[in-house]
Amino acid sequence: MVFRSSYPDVDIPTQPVHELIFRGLSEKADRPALIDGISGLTVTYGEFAAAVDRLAAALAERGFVKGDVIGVFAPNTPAYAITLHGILRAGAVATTANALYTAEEVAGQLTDAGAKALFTVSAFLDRADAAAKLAGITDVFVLDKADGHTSLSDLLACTAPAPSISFDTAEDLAVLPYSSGTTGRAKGVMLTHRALVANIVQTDAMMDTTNIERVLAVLPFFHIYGMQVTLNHALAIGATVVTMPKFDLPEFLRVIAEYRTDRVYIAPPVAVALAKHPIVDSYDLSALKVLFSGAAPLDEELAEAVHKRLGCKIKQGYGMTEMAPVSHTIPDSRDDIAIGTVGLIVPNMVNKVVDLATGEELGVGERGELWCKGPNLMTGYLNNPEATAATLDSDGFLHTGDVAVIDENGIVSIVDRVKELIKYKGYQVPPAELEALLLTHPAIADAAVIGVHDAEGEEVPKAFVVPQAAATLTADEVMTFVAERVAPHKKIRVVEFLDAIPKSASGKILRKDLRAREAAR
Ligand code: AYL
Repeated sequence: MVFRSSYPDVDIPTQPVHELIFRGLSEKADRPALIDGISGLTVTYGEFAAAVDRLAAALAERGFVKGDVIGVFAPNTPAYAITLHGILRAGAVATTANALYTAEEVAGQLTDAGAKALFTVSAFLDRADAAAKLAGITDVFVLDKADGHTSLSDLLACTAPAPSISFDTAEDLAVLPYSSGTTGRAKGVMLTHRALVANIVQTDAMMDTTNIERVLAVLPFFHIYGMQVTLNHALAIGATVVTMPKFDLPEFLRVIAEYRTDRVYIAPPVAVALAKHPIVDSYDLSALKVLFSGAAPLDEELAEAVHKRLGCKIKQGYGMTEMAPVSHTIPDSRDDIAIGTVGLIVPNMVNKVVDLATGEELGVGERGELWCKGPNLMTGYLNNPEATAATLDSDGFLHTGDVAVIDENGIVSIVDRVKELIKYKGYQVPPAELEALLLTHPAIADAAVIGVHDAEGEEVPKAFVVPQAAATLTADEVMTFVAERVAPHKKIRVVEFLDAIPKSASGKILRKDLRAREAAR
């Protein structure tokens, strides 16, 4: 059985995404597009569009051409948005790296993506320069100022004409974020302009956009949620995006109060702070109309507590980087849909729910793997046909690795995850990467990593470690070894020593046995 969106299909504009965000420019030119929530710096739509043109001109003048990949490694600021869309306007493809990554992690992404240049900020230069060197990149631009580096404002001074690039939006890649998908290491997710534009108009159909004037962008633009849902959608509807470089509760509350943001996108850990922290009561959050959570499961009771305390609507969406990213969302107008669900299928998408053991298509109320199809799907993983074939089937369905149930009203609940992926505070932690790292430790003979829930109910990476014979190894040593080599969200937070890792006859780690072992504790 195929489940269809209950919404009529929406038309997908054939413009590239950097044009969609400037639709209606003549009316919105003087309106603020971007405000730096920390410094207050404001960029109007007119200034933003001009800057995007200038950056594209500067990139073209420097020899960058259509299809070139350019890295962005920076925190959220108005300059990030200019850089991202300037890269796209030049016909290039942006690969966005996690701001917390180590130099080696950034280098790994830049190398895999074949990036030819990198945009960063002065505060990240230690890591950015090291990463660029490892990846053989010589052009490292800074969004602010740094000695010895060309700055964004130098590039914006370019007087050459903006390049005229013709786009085939269904073919041409716009962004290349990294995701591990259902298995293995992080891979480049090939998202075309059409996939990005599609998801903006698909989700727009489920929102009450007349109630959106100012959107808070605290979720990172390097992640598809921050990039598409917070930034690009808000721009496409002419709202003002107020940026924050990182999450800090008092600053977050101050910015909501000061800029009177009416829509705030979060991941579930922020809801915990909003429900529990005493300082929340000291701020005027009355402008807030919708608090929207995505990227990891939102606990229903927690959401109710936040709703009671703040009085705003709480909504939830679900999706994957590979779907640009939203496949399901609770519509703004549907206060009858339980907040513990992920709501309805977005327009232009169809779903299947498939039996985990038999692959049989299931029906209403039955639990199985969620498969999704629509115009917002990736075209595949970069240079990785095997991983692509394992995720996108020949009928065009993406196998999410998440377990769902769809009820008689078409309301979807995500009830489990069967893929390897671990989510720590909404960030991806690919176990395969940590397992490979653990195996480089001389005292470790074998290792497996799964997600477990800590005392607060937060999902955290746990390592099962088999020490080498005669080795003395402590849990702290294991955790420190990993912590010194990965971004903070990928840290191993629990260690258990085993005599052997359970494996299948073909040598694959039997994660379900490890999960069952956890469940039995
Ligand atoms: P990625 N409930 C449960 N699990 C979720 C949810 C949710 N609401 N959203 C995402 N996940 C998990 O690529 C799920 O396992 O996400 C999914 O396969 O970093 C995985 O996270 C995808 O991880 C929005 C706002 C989607 C944000 C997103 C996040 C998409 C990026 C829809 O409205």
